[in-house]
Amino acid sequence: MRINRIILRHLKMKLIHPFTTSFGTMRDKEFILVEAIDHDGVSGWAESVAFPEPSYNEETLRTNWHMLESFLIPIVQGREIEHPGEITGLLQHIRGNHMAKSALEGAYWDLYAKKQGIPLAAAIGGKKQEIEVGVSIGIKNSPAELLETIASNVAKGYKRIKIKIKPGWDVDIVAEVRKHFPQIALMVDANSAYTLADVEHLKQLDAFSLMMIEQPFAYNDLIDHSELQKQVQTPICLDECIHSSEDARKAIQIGSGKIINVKIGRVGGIQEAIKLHNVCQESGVDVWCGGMLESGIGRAHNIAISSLAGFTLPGDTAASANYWEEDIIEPEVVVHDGLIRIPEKPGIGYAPVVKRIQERTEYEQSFLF
Ligand code: OSB
Ligand code: MG
Repeated sequence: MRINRIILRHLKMKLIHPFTTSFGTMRDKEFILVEAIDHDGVSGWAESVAFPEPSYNEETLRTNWHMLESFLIPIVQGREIEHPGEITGLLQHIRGNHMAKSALEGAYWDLYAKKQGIPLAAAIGGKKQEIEVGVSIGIKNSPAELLETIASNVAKGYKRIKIKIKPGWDVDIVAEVRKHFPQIALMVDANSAYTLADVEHLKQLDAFSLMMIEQPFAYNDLIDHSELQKQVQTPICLDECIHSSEDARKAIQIGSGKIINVKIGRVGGIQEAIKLHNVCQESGVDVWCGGMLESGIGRAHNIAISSLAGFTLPGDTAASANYWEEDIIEPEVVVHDGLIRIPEKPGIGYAPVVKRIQERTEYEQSFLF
């Protein structure tokens, strides 16, 4: 691949519904889009999943911009890259900053697949033709509002409902939800809102046949999660605290959880996400693809990686209409009967609509190679 130019754009898109987790509420989604343009004028696209604030992890939109501008883009600038899998190695001497690295690598993956004339899913090694889809529902103002949102998503056919919990919005809420929806595939996500002091409280969740409890403890903990998993029956799912395939190996070894949520950005890119998937598959650990309220571009990458055989559980890859009045891709992501068909077009398989992207761009910068 011979890149002539990379464009970074800072976009702002209004969410249809504010999304509340244990760490805060998001109304507008602000993020970085990376467009890598080659000498034939073909563009590869990806997005950084870093939020404006370091609330989910330590990265932010501006630290990502800084890393891309000052360190990451200069490494690939003018360099001939045959396969996007090489990029992880090229960036390896830079510590951390996984979301920034992933945004750059992802654009090369899309471009690579487009140049090969194959879907990104196929370039990654995915064999599925369709993937199962769940939906993640934020903390609401009242139990009634939550029940209503669940009902509408169950009616849309989502294969699994995830609700966010935090201290004060947990056991009683889950009990209420189970009372109204005794049969649905249900799980909870705490986004690190608890500590080992809450084990007795969290044990009560065992009464509700949850598929899993996602990330109850700290974003950088594996040890306390393994203690919790010894004491609860419900499988623990790890999100924030798994930053690499090595973390996954260690978490499996010490029993920190039984399921892993994979986010491409959190682990530093598609290449590392594949490796993590392989580690889990070899150990018989279920994985599924998480979400970061991405635009259609990030979502397209999530859909592609979910086509790997080891993604055995429905992911947080809800339809575009779950988030946006109008997405920035054509066609938008649609979910039928809880399934998304893997696109057959080359690359991410959804076309970025440049006019809509420009309308939502707050700031942009070009890097000539
Ligand atoms: O923990 O998975 C998470 C959203 C923002 C930050 C963290 C998380 C989430 C979600 C939403 O659960 C997933 C999505 O619908 O994109
Ligand atoms: Mg999570």
